[in-house]
Amino acid sequence: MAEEENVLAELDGIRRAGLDALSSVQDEAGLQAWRTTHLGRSSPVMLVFTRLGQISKEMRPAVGQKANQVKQALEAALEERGEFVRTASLRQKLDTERLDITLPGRRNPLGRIHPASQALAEIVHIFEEMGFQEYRSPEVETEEFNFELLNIPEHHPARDMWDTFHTTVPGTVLRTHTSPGQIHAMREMCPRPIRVILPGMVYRYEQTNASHEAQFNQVELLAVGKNITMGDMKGTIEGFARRMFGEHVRVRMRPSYFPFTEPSGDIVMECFVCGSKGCPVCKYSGWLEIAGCGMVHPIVLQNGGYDPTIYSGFAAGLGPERIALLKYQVNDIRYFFQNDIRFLEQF
Ligand code: FA5
Repeated sequence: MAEEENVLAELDGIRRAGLDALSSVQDEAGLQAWRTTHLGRSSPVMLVFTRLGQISKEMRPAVGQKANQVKQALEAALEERGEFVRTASLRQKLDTERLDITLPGRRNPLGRIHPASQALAEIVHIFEEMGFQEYRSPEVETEEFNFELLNIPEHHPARDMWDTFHTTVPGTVLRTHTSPGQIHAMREMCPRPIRVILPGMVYRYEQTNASHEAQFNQVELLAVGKNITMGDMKGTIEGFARRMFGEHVRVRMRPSYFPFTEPSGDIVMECFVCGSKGCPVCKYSGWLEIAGCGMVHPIVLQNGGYDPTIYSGFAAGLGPERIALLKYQVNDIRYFFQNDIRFLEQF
C-alpha cells in the first residue's frame, strides 16, 4: 500500500516539476526539448504507465487514473505555453522587423513589341484598311501545297529558289513562302471573290547575309475576281508603300519570274538605309526588293477551283523584315532574330 501512495505522491511531483520547467520555456526549440523530457517515451510520467503491472489490482485504477490526469495536465500546459511563446515571438517580430511601406517598389522591366512584329502589324493594318481580310494557313506544309499546286512540279529547277527544311514525315516541309496559303484560301472561298492577306513565318535553307535570314515573315496578298488587272495590283502595292513610307517614296516594279504568276514582277524600293548610295543591305544597287508579285497563273486558279476563263487575280508576297530594315534604317536583317536586348530596346 505504501508503494502505491508513494507513486501517487511521485505523480504530484512529476506534475509540479513539469509545470515549473515549462514556465521558463521561451521559444519553439525549448518547447520541443520540454516535450521530449516531460512527455516523451522515457519521461517520468510515461514510465509510471510501464510500472502499472507491478501495482496491486485494487490500487491500479487509481494510479492509472492519476497518471492520465498528470499526462493530460502536462499536455494542456504545453499547449497553452506554446500559444504564449508563439504570440510573444510574433509580437517581437512585428516590433523589430517593421516594414516601411512608403519605400518605392522595384519596377518589373516592361517588355515591348518586337520590331519585326511591329512592322508586320502595321502592314496588316494598312491592307485591312484597303479591304483585305486576314487569313491564316499552316507553317508546316505538304510539298504538294508548297510546290506542285503552285505549278512547280517535282524536279523543276524553280524549286532551287526555295530550298527548305524537311520534317521527318515524308513529303512534309516547313513552308518556304506564304503562297501555298493561296490554294487554301481559294479552295475555301471558291467561287466567291477573294481579297485576303496571309501573314506568317516562312523558312528557307539558305546562306544568311545582311538582307537574308533563314526564318522570316511574309505577308501574302491575294485578290481573285472578275476583271482584276495588273493595274489593280500596281495601284494596291503603290498605295501600300505610300501609306507605309510617305507620299514621296520611290517604288519600282521590275519584271521577274515565278511559276505561279504570269506575268511576274518584283517590287523594289529606294534604300533608306544608305539613301540609295549603295550598301550591303541593297547589295550596292540603291534599291531593295521588298516583294514578289504577279497575276495568278491560270493553272493555280484552276488548282484553287476557279475557272481561269472567267476569273483573274493578282498575288504578292511581301517581306516584313525587309520593310522594317527600310522603315527603321537597320543595316542588317540578322539583328531581328539575335535577341540582343540592346538592339530590341531601340524600338
Ligand atoms: C516568294 O516567296 C514568292 N512566294 C512571292 C510571290 C507571292 C510572288 C505571290 C508572286 C506572287 P521571294 O522568294 O522573292 O518570293 O520572296 C518574297 C519576299 O520575301 C522578298 O521580296 C523579300 O522581301 C522577302 N525575302 C525573301 N527571302 C528572304 C530572306 N532570306 N530573308 C528575308 N526576307 C526575304
